[in-house]
Amino acid sequence: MTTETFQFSLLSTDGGARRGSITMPRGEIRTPAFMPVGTGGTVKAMYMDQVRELGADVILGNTYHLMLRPGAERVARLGGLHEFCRWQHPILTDSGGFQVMSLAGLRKITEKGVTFQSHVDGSRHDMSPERSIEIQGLLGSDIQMQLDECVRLPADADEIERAMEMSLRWAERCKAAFGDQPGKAMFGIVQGGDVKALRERSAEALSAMDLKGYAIGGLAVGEPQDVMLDMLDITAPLLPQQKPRYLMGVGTPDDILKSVARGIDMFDCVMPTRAGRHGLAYTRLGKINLRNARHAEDPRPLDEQSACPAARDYSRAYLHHLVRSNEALGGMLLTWNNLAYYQQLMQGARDAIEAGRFHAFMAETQARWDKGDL
Ligand code: PRF
Repeated sequence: MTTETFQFSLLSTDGGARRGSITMPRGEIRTPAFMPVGTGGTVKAMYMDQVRELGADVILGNTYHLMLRPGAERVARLGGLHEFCRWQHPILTDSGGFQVMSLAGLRKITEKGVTFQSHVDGSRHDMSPERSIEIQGLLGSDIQMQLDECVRLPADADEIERAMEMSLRWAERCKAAFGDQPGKAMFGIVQGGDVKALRERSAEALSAMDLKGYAIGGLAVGEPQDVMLDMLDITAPLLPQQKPRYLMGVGTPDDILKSVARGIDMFDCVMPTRAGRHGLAYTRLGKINLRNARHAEDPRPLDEQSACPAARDYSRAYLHHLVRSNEALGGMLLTWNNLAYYQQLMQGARDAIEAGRFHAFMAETQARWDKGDL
């Protein structure tokens, strides 16, 4: 289903868990949703048709990578990112600040924005909140993120507060730069580290800006899982009920289920794609490291009950061989398997919320992982 304007409908709830639907001109996003990461215009080792077939409604792109290579103006001249990478469904783009902090060389953050050196060729770049929104517009992004500053944990409360307050001012600037685009959205990002009062301040100030959606950033950056979950318990209830909530860069299948239980609607993470290229498979029965010698003569597939050919039709022995030989097909098959598992998990969560049995679904799913019956 598509609509002329960006809309979110809450279809049903089960405890804190929410089943919803975002509609916009390029299509529908069924929530809770997992967004495969397509950093530089590709979900690594996957064809876009495969990504779609697994059930992804939206993919993520990165302002930072695409502005450096091939360049936002070039993508715009070529018809925009959807056309360039052949993904005609919604695209959400991250704003760049987080990737600058994790990837760029020499960098400086001031009230004006960030200055950094490219990790590709060492060239110098400036990115203000306004330029981040301009780039996301040139790419043709459907859901754009405000520029923010994410502080790695552990950190001093003063530092967390300074970054959070500046992120609030940047949210106002991004909102003004984005203006009125009915078929698209710009999301604010809650910051505040692991400090309860700062999370509250950030969530309340952003809610008052009446944005079309809200992300929770600054988590899964070095803190234990229970701290992350405590922050979600504080933050989610302060965000508007009728707007989507996106937990950035999270996470493991277990993180995702526990966050869905706390009212999160959208997720993205490199884990299924990156781990796949490193020989790790996520399955219904837990995580399998195909590098391990114990798989060398195992004729069983990863999961004979899976609908994904990568999980069902290839022996663990063959996957082990591919991974050990650094064959490209090893990364391709494991990425395919992992994204299939993540999408299957989200479909399971959506069905369970609709049926009013999300907690039972979560308990059964976790029990299967824990049993480790591989
Ligand atoms: N901000 C932005 N992108 C992000 C994060 C953030 O805090 C995170 C933190 N987990 C991942 N990606 N803009």
